[in-house]
Amino acid sequence: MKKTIFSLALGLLMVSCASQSKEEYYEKHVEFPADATIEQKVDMVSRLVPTAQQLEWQQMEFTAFLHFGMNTFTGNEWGHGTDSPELFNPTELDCEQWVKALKDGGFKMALITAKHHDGFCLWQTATTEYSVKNSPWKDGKGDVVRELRDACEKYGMKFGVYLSPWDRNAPSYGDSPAYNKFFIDQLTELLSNYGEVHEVWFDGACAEGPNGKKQEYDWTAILAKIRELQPKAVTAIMGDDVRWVGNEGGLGRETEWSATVIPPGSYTHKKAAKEALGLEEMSKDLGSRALVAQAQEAYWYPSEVDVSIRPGWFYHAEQDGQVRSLANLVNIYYRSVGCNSVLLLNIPPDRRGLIHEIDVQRIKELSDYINKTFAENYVENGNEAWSAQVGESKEYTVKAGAMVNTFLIQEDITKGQRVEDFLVEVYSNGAWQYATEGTTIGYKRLLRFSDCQPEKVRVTIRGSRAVANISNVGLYYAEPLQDKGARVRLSDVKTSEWKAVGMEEASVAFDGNPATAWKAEGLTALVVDMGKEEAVAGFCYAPVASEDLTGTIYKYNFYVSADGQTWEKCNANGEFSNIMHNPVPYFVRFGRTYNARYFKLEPVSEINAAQKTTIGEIGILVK
Ligand code: FUL
Repeated sequence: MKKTIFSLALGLLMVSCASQSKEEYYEKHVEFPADATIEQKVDMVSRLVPTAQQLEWQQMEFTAFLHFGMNTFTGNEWGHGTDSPELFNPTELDCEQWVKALKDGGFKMALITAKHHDGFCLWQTATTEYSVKNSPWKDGKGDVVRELRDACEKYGMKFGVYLSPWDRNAPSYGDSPAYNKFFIDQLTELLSNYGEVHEVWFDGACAEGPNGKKQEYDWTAILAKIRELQPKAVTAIMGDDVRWVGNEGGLGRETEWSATVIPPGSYTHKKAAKEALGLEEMSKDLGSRALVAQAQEAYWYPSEVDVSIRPGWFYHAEQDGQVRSLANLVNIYYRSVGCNSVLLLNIPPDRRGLIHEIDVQRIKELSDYINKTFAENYVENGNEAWSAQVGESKEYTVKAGAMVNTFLIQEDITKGQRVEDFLVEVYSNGAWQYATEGTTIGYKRLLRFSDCQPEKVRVTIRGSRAVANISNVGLYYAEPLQDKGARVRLSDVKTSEWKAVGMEEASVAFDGNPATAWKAEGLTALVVDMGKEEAVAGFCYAPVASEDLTGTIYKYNFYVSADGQTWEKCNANGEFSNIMHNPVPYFVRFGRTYNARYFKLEPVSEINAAQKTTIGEIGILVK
């Protein structure tokens, strides 16, 4: 009898422990016990939750990047840190114009490149001479960071800073302790003198190459400084709060876990953990049960989609005709905000120091479109909290006569991200019909389907890691859009008469179709006979249009010749900066013309140091 009472008491204790542990959440990080079963791990991952900063950041949804600096004036994407500060001279810089445009565009935060890889600082810094202080702009008294901060304050916009860890100007770069001190001093200035900062962005790029300087960053000290000075800020990419989605094309994942097994960018064990799990930032799956089973820990580490409204991150006048179309931006919205991510859309100010009229108009169109689409939720009581067990469905009434084609669903992420599989059906003419389905939800999931006028909508949670906490369900109507985006011309001269010298098969590199590529073993130069003399003012190189970028040229030389025998090296930057992350066509202009019948593109290195060459398309620019 005693034994029975004792085991009953023990059983109750276990039940109450179990239900108590159900309410236990893990903020940002959870480490699994060594002997945890897969079920226990999945349960723990389902109770991972964001920090207060991560939650506030996620709720912004829509944030703006402002790439502005020395590159704006040199035409580069990655400066070498050698350009004279004299070149930095915006004629009409007006940060209020930027912030007003962003506010009208529905953005919640403006994040500025206070320092890009060239090391040029946009604020009055005591750490280096390479800054606005030595530029002619406002006689060296100007401070772009201050002006932007003040404009953000005035218009109620959150403010963030990008400070490039890679610095091609700082003499101490590569002398690790000295540069760490220099970098923390720069951060300290930015985080102490400019009010509240909501995001600190550290890019991961560093292309010093095998013989270049290798900097060991002291991320622990860097992140500690941010927590000390700006406790409300999230740290992104090489930080530990916000994860790079893995591409710069605006493409979020269909299955996007904020509760992920990939460790944050700045953690020392990241490399080993990634290798052990076979993961990359670009991997399609960063949080499935199969990965959780293999992992020893998990993080709340949500995705941010950074993408530029133009092909480049910096403003280049020749890209005025290539601003993304409304339809393209709306797609990006669905693939970012609609795929459990925050959108960080880059709108680069021009050489005047203004956001270009075309971009201002486009972001206004985007915000008008989004506001109009999501103005009215046609689902009745869609925002009633719903705790759903796996297999459970819920029916909602749709407002009479409403035409819909867009479904919205949200999880209450303060209780974790849990849903793995869901189905949406609509009811009309006396029958239920399939509308759409999805895998993960997270903070927000948007799905599009064909126009219909249902009386009801039914959501079924087909798979979840624990009770699903659905906080919102919606149906909307999005007007159809046609992508009027102009096709980019890659060559100013006709390529149909061109001949690839000694390699006939290489003619696919100029067949006018970027989808076909020339692929060669080794770092192989392409020599082209254009058939007649042209006034060559530049060239265009488009990488292969595929996920596999093997063979994409990073550094190159470009030559021209009158006879195919004697070659002259053209005045070119020699590097398709950032092409590994942003594989768009690169337009290189020489600043002068060369009269020539032949040209040669000679690869010097491949993006991952492979001995291969691919050219999606090559063209010649004559003006
Ligand atoms: C990249 C950088 O190298 C680009 O220049 C840009 O700043 C982008 C946001 O991140 O990796």
